[in-house]
Order: sequence, then structure tokens, then C-alpha cells
Amino acid sequence: MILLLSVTIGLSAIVVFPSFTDAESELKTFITHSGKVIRTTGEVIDPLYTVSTVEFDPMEYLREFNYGEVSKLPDGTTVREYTIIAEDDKVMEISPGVFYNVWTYNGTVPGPTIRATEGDLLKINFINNGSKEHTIHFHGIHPAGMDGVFEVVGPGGGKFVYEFEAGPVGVHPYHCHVMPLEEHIVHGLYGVFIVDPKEGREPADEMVMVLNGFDTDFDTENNFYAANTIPFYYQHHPIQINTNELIRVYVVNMVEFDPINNFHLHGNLYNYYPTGTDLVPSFYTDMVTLSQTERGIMEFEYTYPGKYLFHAHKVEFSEKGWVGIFLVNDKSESDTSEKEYGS
Ligand SMILES: [Cu+2]
Repeated sequence: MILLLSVTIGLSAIVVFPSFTDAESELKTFITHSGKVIRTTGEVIDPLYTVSTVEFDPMEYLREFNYGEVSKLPDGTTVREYTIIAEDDKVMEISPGVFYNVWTYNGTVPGPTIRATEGDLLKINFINNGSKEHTIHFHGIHPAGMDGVFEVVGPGGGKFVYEFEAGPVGVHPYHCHVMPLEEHIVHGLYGVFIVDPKEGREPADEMVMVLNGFDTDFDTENNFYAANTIPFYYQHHPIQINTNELIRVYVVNMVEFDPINNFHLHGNLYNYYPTGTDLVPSFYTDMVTLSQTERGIMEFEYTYPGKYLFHAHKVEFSEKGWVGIFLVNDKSESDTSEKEYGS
């Protein structure tokens, strides 16, 4: 399988490079967010200066939670240890034929979803294998020296250990906080940090959606939008869920440049917990608006099976990729014991 992927990547590179050569006369000069001058054909970022290709599976990312390596202190406190490695030299085919230089935590955009329980002691071993300075700035409560702003971590293997107590309860972003911030974030150095309440939440089919976008021609406007990086992915690969089963979506808006984003669900309404900090929902709605790093938890159940869209109700965003489908399977068809439930 790995061999097959390598062959595929090799072939796609062969396809891309001749077209790049053919289009050489159309090369344009772009100024990147940090003022770097590059020559490219524009809409498609040519893989000029990068060394490897990122493989990312949005379906795997959706329900993957990293609880760290767990140990206990003598006083009973749970310790969770994670390792996060930053890199900035990879290329990702974010849409067919569209290659973009992504900056990654643990090789993907978004980085891993870090999950812990309120009061756990977190140790995040951060290694910067990039060519620029990077950090991890967690949203949440922690000492000043653990804020990922002033303790800049140098390139080429620089290290720093972030250590703090998990809190408050909710869903939070983490991201690089090195200047120019816009450049470090839009290239992909961000991820999700979930803090569960000690008493837990009701069992549910849980998933994470990071709303993101890519400015592939450096004009400070996004060319593509998505839930979890790949435009239109969940439209072509619907997310399978069941009727009468609680669904919990941790949603984080990381779209830069556009002041707002939003989340509309079809054929249903959801209970909405802004930032997830309160255990009682604030709204029952089918639409929330989110500014940069605004986030929350959505909970809903579908009564009727079938296909339901979810998307940005900012139509420009949904037409440029931020759209997906929930495929609701009739649980009663496969599980007769559940059929009596509620009858
Ligand atoms: Cu950075």
C-alpha cells in the first residue's frame, strides 16, 4: 500500500511538472504573507521548494482523539504526555491538482486532537523540526511562561516542554504564535484541544470539525474552504451516522482573512454550547456564526434516515468547498432490539 502510494505520488509529480514547464511563460510574481517573493502560476502552487507530500484522511481525522501517554502522580493526579513535532517544508494536494506548502504539527493539517480531563497534568513535548521559529499557543488557563508566545522555539530541532493543568472544560484551539502570525496560522499550524468534564458527557458518536481555508495565491483572500482541510470531502464521502443516536460535533473556526464563518445543519436543529464551557446548552438552532478561533459543541439526533447537508450558509464558502453530508442510517433496520425503544 505504501509502495502504491509512493508510485501514485510519483506519477502526480510527473503530471504536474510538465504542465508547470509548459505554463512557464504564465509565471507570476507573488509576495507571500511574510514578504517573501515567489514565482508561481498562481491558483496552483507549484511544488518548487518542498521535499515531501502530506497524506491526510479527513475521515480518520474526524473521530481520532489523542489522549497522550497516561501515568499517575503519587497524589492520584493523571499525567498525560504528548509529543508534537512542527515542520514547514511539506506539500499537500489540498484539492485535485492544487498543491500547497503546508506547515504541520505531527505531519497533518489540522494537527492531532489533544484530549484530556479537567485537572489532568499535561506535558507536551514540542520539537521544532522546521526551518523557522514556531511555538504552540494553547487557548485555556495556564501560567504565562506556558503561553507559547514569548518562549519561541528555534528551528532545526529546538525543544520546549509545555506543562499545565487541563482547563477549563470545553473545546479550544491551539496554534503557533510566532510573527507574522497570519502566515504561521494560515499555512496550517493549528489543532483542537478538548477538555472533558470530570463527570464526563453523555455517550455519543463524537467528531471534530475544524473549519479552515487556504489562500493559495497569497492575496489575503481564501481560494478554498473546508471542514477538515479537504474541500468537498464529506460531500463525496458522507459521514455515516445512525438514527436516534446522539451526535456530538466539536467545531472550531480557524478560517483567517474572512471575519466570519458559520455552520448550518439540514433537516434538524442542534443544542449549541459556545466554547463548550457550560454543560447546559445556550441555543437550540440550525445556524451559528463563528469568528476567528470561535468554537463550540453541537449535539443532535436524527429521527429520519437519509442524506442531510451541513455547510456554511455563507454561500461563497460552501461553493468553494465547505460543504458535507451526513448519511443517516436507519438503526432500526439493523438492530431490532432498538426498534422497541421509545415505542
Ligand atoms: Cu510558526
